[in-house]
Amino acid sequence: MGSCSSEKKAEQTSFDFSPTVKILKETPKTFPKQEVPKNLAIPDGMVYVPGGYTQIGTTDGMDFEKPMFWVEVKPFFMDISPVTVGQFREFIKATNYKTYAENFGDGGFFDTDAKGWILKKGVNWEYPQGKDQPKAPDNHPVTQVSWYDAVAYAKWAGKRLPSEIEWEHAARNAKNDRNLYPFGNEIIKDGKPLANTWNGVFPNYNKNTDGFFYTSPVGYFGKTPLGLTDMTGNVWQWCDNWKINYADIAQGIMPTDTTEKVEKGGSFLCEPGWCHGYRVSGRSFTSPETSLMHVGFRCVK
Ligand SMILES: [Ca+2]
Repeated sequence: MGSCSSEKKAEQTSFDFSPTVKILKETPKTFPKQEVPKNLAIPDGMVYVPGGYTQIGTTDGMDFEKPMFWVEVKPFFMDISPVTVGQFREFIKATNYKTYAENFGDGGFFDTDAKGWILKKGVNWEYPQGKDQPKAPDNHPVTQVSWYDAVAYAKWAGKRLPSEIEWEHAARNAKNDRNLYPFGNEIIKDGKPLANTWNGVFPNYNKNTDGFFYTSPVGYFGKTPLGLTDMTGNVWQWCDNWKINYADIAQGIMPTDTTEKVEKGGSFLCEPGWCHGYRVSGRSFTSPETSLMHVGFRCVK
């Protein structure tokens, strides 16, 4: 931490995951029973995520999803859904906050014709694809928000961003489910897609069988066993912590690189042959000042 600028230092607490997460050196011998405390007041729009042990990562994913390591996570509340455009508007109204994309005058837009990312002028949380395209519907997840914008919203809401470990613990239903997705290993049930992803070969063609070329309304594809929506696809979700190397973490080495923040959940641009990023163990990394059309966030407390 000592070598960092004072500006970054303020945001650097997440290298140490305590007090909410403890990295374990050994496999836990006993597993606690999951119980919701009696008379627990669950905040509106949130679910209770029991504490417990979870093994983070996978053996058969991307290199940066390995090796697996055990953690102990304290209970927390998590937003049922990613923060919506409508919710973000309330924040803007109340605070006159200007997002990074608004200050920069542009944001990341995936141009499907050119098959690549471009910086597009005029994109922002209200017009995530630009002013020449329709406004984002209020019930869709907000996008074109930087990590700093997400943190500003969370503070205003009296919440915080989850660490990627808390996010994955929740996606594993707080009991270390080892399925690819929070709801099982299949993304299609009875012919119906269970998430908003890219249906085809990225970036060449999208058959759009799930009905959404871009974002979808939050909750459209149902809930996980824990009661969360949009943990698979739709939009990547900013996490609190900087990118960590799992091999380092497993050996108890704390990272020092403050280049990129982690995102979880995958998006409408992900497909199995490319990144399959919407698996529970999927991760993505982006510099915190960047705003993108497929990245949003949800909060915890
Ligand atoms: Ca889709």
